[in-house]
Amino acid sequence: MTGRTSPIWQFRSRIPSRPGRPGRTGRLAAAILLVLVGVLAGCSGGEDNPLVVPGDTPDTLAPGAAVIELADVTLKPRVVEITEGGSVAWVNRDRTTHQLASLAPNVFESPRVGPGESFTTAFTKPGTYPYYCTIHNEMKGTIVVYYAN
Ligand SMILES: [Cu+2]
Repeated sequence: MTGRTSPIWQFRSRIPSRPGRPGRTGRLAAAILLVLVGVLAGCSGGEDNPLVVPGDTPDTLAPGAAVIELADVTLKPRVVEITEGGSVAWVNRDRTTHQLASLAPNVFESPRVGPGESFTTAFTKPGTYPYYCTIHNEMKGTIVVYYAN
Protein backbone atom coordinates (compact mmCIF):
# COMPACT_ATOMS: atom_id res chain seq x y z
CA MET A 1 0.00 0.00 0.00
CA THR A 2 1.46 3.34 -1.02
CA GLY A 3 0.26 6.87 -0.57
CA ARG A 4 -0.24 7.24 -4.30
CA THR A 5 -3.02 4.68 -4.58
CA SER A 6 -5.40 6.16 -2.04
CA PRO A 7 -6.57 9.78 -1.84
CA ILE A 8 -7.85 9.05 1.67
CA TRP A 9 -4.38 7.90 2.72
CA GLN A 10 -2.91 11.12 1.35
CA PHE A 11 -5.37 13.16 3.35
CA ARG A 12 -4.64 11.29 6.56
CA SER A 13 -0.91 11.46 5.91
CA ARG A 14 -1.00 15.23 6.38
CA ILE A 15 -1.58 14.71 10.08
CA PRO A 16 1.83 15.23 11.72
CA SER A 17 3.48 11.98 12.73
CA ARG A 18 5.30 11.51 16.00
CA PRO A 19 9.04 11.98 15.51
CA GLY A 20 10.89 8.74 15.01
CA ARG A 21 7.82 6.64 14.27
CA PRO A 22 6.26 8.09 11.13
CA GLY A 23 5.49 4.77 9.45
CA ARG A 24 3.71 3.23 12.39
CA THR A 25 1.59 6.32 13.04
CA GLY A 26 0.57 6.45 9.38
CA ARG A 27 -0.45 2.79 9.35
CA LEU A 28 -2.47 3.24 12.53
CA ALA A 29 -4.28 6.25 11.08
CA ALA A 30 -5.09 4.29 7.93
CA ALA A 31 -6.42 1.37 9.96
CA ILE A 32 -8.64 3.65 12.05
CA LEU A 33 -9.85 5.35 8.90
CA LEU A 34 -10.77 2.01 7.29
CA VAL A 35 -12.82 1.12 10.35
CA LEU A 36 -14.57 4.50 10.27
CA VAL A 37 -15.36 4.18 6.57
CA GLY A 38 -16.86 0.76 7.23
CA VAL A 39 -19.01 2.08 10.07
CA LEU A 40 -20.24 5.03 8.04
CA ALA A 41 -21.03 2.83 5.05
CA GLY A 42 -23.04 0.55 7.29
CA CYS A 43 -25.07 3.49 8.57
CA SER A 44 -25.99 4.90 5.18
CA GLY A 45 -29.52 4.50 3.94
CA GLY A 46 -32.48 3.53 6.04
CA GLU A 47 -34.51 6.00 7.98
CA ASP A 48 -31.57 7.83 9.54
CA ASN A 49 -31.58 11.53 8.93
CA PRO A 50 -28.82 12.21 6.38
CA LEU A 51 -28.53 15.78 7.64
CA VAL A 52 -27.27 14.80 11.07
CA VAL A 53 -23.88 13.09 11.15
CA PRO A 54 -23.25 10.92 14.24
CA GLY A 55 -20.89 12.71 16.58
CA ASP A 56 -21.43 16.00 14.78
CA THR A 57 -23.08 17.81 17.65
CA PRO A 58 -22.60 21.49 18.28
CA ASP A 59 -20.25 22.47 21.10
CA THR A 60 -22.62 25.14 22.23
CA LEU A 61 -26.28 24.90 23.04
CA ALA A 62 -28.56 25.58 20.10
CA PRO A 63 -30.50 28.83 20.39
CA GLY A 64 -34.02 28.89 21.71
CA ALA A 65 -35.32 30.70 18.68
CA ALA A 66 -34.56 30.83 14.99
CA VAL A 67 -35.59 33.04 12.11
CA ILE A 68 -35.95 31.70 8.58
CA GLU A 69 -36.21 34.10 5.70
CA LEU A 70 -38.40 33.29 2.74
CA ALA A 71 -36.83 34.99 -0.28
CA ASP A 72 -36.50 34.15 -3.96
CA VAL A 73 -38.64 31.07 -3.34
CA THR A 74 -35.96 29.61 -1.05
CA LEU A 75 -35.55 29.03 2.68
CA LYS A 76 -32.66 30.87 4.30
CA PRO A 77 -31.34 28.88 6.04
CA ARG A 78 -32.73 25.51 5.03
CA VAL A 79 -31.71 23.79 8.26
CA VAL A 80 -32.04 25.34 11.71
CA GLU A 81 -31.26 23.94 15.15
CA ILE A 82 -33.11 24.96 18.29
CA THR A 83 -33.68 23.56 21.74
CA GLU A 84 -36.96 22.08 22.94
CA GLY A 85 -39.51 24.76 23.70
CA GLY A 86 -37.80 27.09 21.24
CA SER A 87 -39.57 28.78 18.39
CA VAL A 88 -39.08 29.22 14.69
CA ALA A 89 -40.26 32.28 12.81
CA TRP A 90 -40.63 32.30 9.05
CA VAL A 91 -40.49 35.81 7.64
CA ASN A 92 -41.74 36.28 4.11
CA ARG A 93 -39.54 38.74 2.25
CA ASP A 94 -40.67 37.34 -1.07
CA ARG A 95 -43.13 38.72 -3.59
CA THR A 96 -45.21 35.58 -3.43
CA THR A 97 -47.22 33.74 -0.79
CA HIS A 98 -45.85 30.68 0.99
CA GLN A 99 -47.38 28.05 3.24
CA LEU A 100 -45.15 25.88 5.43
CA ALA A 101 -46.14 22.40 6.51
CA SER A 102 -44.31 19.55 8.22
CA LEU A 103 -43.76 16.44 6.13
CA ALA A 104 -45.18 14.35 8.99
CA PRO A 105 -48.85 15.09 9.57
CA ASN A 106 -49.99 17.20 12.52
CA VAL A 107 -46.61 18.60 13.56
CA PHE A 108 -47.22 22.06 12.18
CA GLU A 109 -48.88 23.84 9.31
CA SER A 110 -48.88 27.57 8.78
CA PRO A 111 -51.67 29.55 7.22
CA ARG A 112 -50.84 31.18 3.90
CA VAL A 113 -48.04 33.65 4.63
CA GLY A 114 -48.20 36.60 2.26
CA PRO A 115 -45.39 39.05 1.37
CA GLY A 116 -44.37 41.00 4.45
CA GLU A 117 -46.10 38.57 6.79
CA SER A 118 -44.59 36.02 9.15
CA PHE A 119 -45.49 32.83 10.96
CA THR A 120 -44.06 31.63 14.27
CA THR A 121 -44.49 28.29 16.00
CA ALA A 122 -42.86 26.58 18.99
CA PHE A 123 -41.36 23.09 19.07
CA THR A 124 -41.84 21.35 22.40
CA LYS A 125 -40.61 17.86 21.44
CA PRO A 126 -37.01 17.06 20.49
CA GLY A 127 -36.67 15.56 17.04
CA THR A 128 -35.96 16.20 13.39
CA TYR A 129 -38.77 17.80 11.46
CA PRO A 130 -38.59 18.01 7.69
CA TYR A 131 -41.04 20.47 6.12
CA TYR A 132 -41.87 22.04 2.79
CA CYS A 133 -43.90 24.77 1.16
CA THR A 134 -47.27 23.49 0.03
CA ILE A 135 -47.32 26.06 -2.78
CA HIS A 136 -43.71 25.58 -3.96
CA ASN A 137 -42.88 21.96 -3.28
CA GLU A 138 -39.21 22.47 -4.13
CA MET A 139 -38.83 24.57 -0.98
CA LYS A 140 -37.72 21.99 1.57
CA GLY A 141 -36.16 22.50 4.98
CA THR A 142 -35.57 20.80 8.30
CA ILE A 143 -35.96 21.89 11.89
CA VAL A 144 -33.75 20.04 14.36
CA VAL A 145 -34.93 20.30 17.96
CA TYR A 146 -32.43 19.27 20.65
CA TYR A 147 -33.03 18.43 24.27
CA ALA A 148 -32.45 21.50 26.39
CA ASN A 149 -29.83 19.67 28.49
CU1 LIG B 1 -43.61 28.79 -1.15
